[in-house]
Formats: sequence, structure tokens, C-alpha cells
Amino acid sequence: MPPGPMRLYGYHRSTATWRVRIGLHWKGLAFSTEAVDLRAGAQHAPAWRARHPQGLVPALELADGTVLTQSLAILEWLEETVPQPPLLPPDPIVRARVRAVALAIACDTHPLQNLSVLQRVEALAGAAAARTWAADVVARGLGAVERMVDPGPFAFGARVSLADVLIVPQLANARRFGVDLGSLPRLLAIEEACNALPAFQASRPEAQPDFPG
Ligand SMILES: N[C@@H](CCC(=O)N[C@@H](CS)C(=O)NCC(=O)O)C(=O)O
Repeated sequence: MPPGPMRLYGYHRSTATWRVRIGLHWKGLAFSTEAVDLRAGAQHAPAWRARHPQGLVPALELADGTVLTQSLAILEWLEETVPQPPLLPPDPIVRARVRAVALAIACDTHPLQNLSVLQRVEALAGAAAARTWAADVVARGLGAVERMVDPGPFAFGARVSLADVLIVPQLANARRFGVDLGSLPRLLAIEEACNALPAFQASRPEAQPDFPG
């Protein structure tokens, strides 16, 4: 069990922050949150870069002042320090498949539609091009994930895994970018199963203190 209080720095709509929120709630850990307003550019402030050299969110500050960054690294750390309830299955092959889904989203999909990338595409080619770009990369990424999962009701059978933690937030981005979800029936069913669980409900952007309105 990690000693003492933890603080999660992030943004309500950030899917990388959302992943860590799910992980913390899933493990039943108490934590406080502090918003880094991405729309206002707070991630570029020197004080924030001192905490996260990449100028991204999330960052998890531990009780002794240690700061962890990168959502997957934080989730793996959580799994190692608080093994129950698990986020990785016992079978090494299934584990590899769970991690493959997590990486397909975290490494091959999300970075291509990140805020700074979309701002750059918009500056070069306009807002419509940026939106088309985002929808294309998310449709391609989740289209592959749809064929990688082995549900149900969760992504890999009867137990929640790291794959679910990545899929649910990325589906929200798919909606935001206007991706046609009709070709993702398995992912939508996984999302529905996850959203029935308290850890996923408490992690939704709408449930965060920095959610507008
Ligand atoms: N691979 C990183 C991605 C972090 C990331 O890209 N965070 C986004 C929000 S989801 C961000 O801070 N974007 C700010 C920007 O692009 O300026 C992780 O998983 O932690």
C-alpha cells in the first residue's frame, strides 16, 4: 500500500488523467486532485514543467514528494504496489494481450490526437482538417482494438483489466471527434459494463471538481 496521501494533477477531460483516476479508484485508494487547465495552457508554465518535464498531464505526487508521470507507468506502479484487485490477468499470454491493447491506445492512437498535435494540424491546415485528422486516427486505432479484445463483459473476459482502463476514456474522445461508433459494438458493450462499476463512475470527467458548469 503506498504510504500517505497522494495528489493527482490533471484535467477532467484528459484521457491520460482519466486512466489514472480509474486505476486509483479501482484499487480503492484515496487521493486529492489538482487541476492543470490544458485549455488555458497551464501545462506550458515553467512551474508545471518542473513537475512534468514533458509539459503534459497527468502527474501523481506521492506523500514523500516523489512525482510519477506517464499514465501507463503510474498504472504499472500501482499494480506493483497494490496488487489487489488486479489490473493484469495471471496468464502471461493474456497479460501480453491486455498490454497490447493498452499500448495500441496509449502509444499508437492517443498521441496522434493529443491537444498539441491537433493545435499544430489546425495551424497548418485549419480546424476542419484537424477534426478530420483526429477522427481518422481514433477510428483506425479503435477499429484495430475492436478486433484485439476478447470480451465479455470486459475487454478480456469476466474481470476488469488495464485494457478496459484505456478503452473507456478513448471512446469518449471518439465521440468528441465525431467518430462513427457503429463499427465498434464490442467496445461499446465493454464500455457499458465498465460504466456500471463505481470506480469507472467516479472517474468520469463530469464527476471531477474542474468539470465546467
Ligand atoms: N503518454 C502520456 C500522454 C500524456 C498526454 O498527452 N496528456 C495530454 C492530455 S490527455 C496533455 O497533457 N496534453 C497537453 C498538450 O498536448 O499540450 C501519458 O499517458 O501520460
